[in-house]
Amino acid sequence: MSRFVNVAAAQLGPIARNETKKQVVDRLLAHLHQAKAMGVELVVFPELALTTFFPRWYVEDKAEFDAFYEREMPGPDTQILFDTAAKLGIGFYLGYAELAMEGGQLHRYNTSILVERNGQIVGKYRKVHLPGHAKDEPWRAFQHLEKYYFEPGDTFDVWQAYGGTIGMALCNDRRWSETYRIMGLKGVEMVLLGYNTPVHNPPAPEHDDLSMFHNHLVMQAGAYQNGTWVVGVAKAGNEEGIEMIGGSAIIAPSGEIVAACSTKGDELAIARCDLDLCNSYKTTTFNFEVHRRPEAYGLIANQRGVVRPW
Ligand code: ING
Repeated sequence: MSRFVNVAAAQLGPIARNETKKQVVDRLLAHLHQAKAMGVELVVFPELALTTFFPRWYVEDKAEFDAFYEREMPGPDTQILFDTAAKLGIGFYLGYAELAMEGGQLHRYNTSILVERNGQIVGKYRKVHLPGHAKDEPWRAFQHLEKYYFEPGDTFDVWQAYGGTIGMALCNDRRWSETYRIMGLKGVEMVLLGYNTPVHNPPAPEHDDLSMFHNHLVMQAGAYQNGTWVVGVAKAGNEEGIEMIGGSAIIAPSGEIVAACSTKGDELAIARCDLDLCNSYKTTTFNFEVHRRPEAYGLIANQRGVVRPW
């Protein structure tokens, strides 16, 4: 038997610094309506989908950038997304900057939520792998200050939704095999992740021409090695002068790209995803219980960097 989920990768083109959240939410609503008209049940938006990618700039006082964060979810700017989703019977994954009061302290996270077709939040994830750097580095053509503007999360989780086991990740997480494997060990059948990926990586310009290859390589590998669908969705195009990759894609457990965006603007790529295709890999080549050897894997969980054995 097959458990189908009709999924849309809802790519966004650039979001200008002075674009209001209402203007952005209108773009997200347009995606929801178009996706619904095409039979979609789950819409996947990018990372930080409500604002421009503000970690590209340094400000001395982070409070200056508080307007880029959400204190509530849903909040005044986003409630209409949830109401529309419930009315249309369509759900979504949304990446956003979270400002959370915890124990009387203010915390900042790079966050995503999973919302079911009834408009209810079923899961929340806080980005574990924060790339870039924590201090202003003027030598760079542009900053990548995620380690300055966000605190890391520490958990990869999965949730029962859309008739299957759904996991979430964000951007740089997709480059780390541990991301998929932890969720794979929890039985994930579809990993949703948004990304904001500049073409140019100042510390390694020699990688720039490979940015799209690396983007798909890591998601296709993660899908195949864990017998899971992967949906990766870009905020793309020239955003405040910085060129960001597109390449949003829906990837089957085989590792094959079954749908992809071809522009760098607001675009839907849609696929009818059979969650039961995961079983062909989870019960054979990647039957973890039969084949994995955790006795040999200790370093992966217990050591951060390289230690040469001699
Ligand atoms: N962006 C980038 C990403 O991991 C990056 C950062 C770019 C890392 C290029 C390495 C190379 O796709 C975010 N937001 O994580």
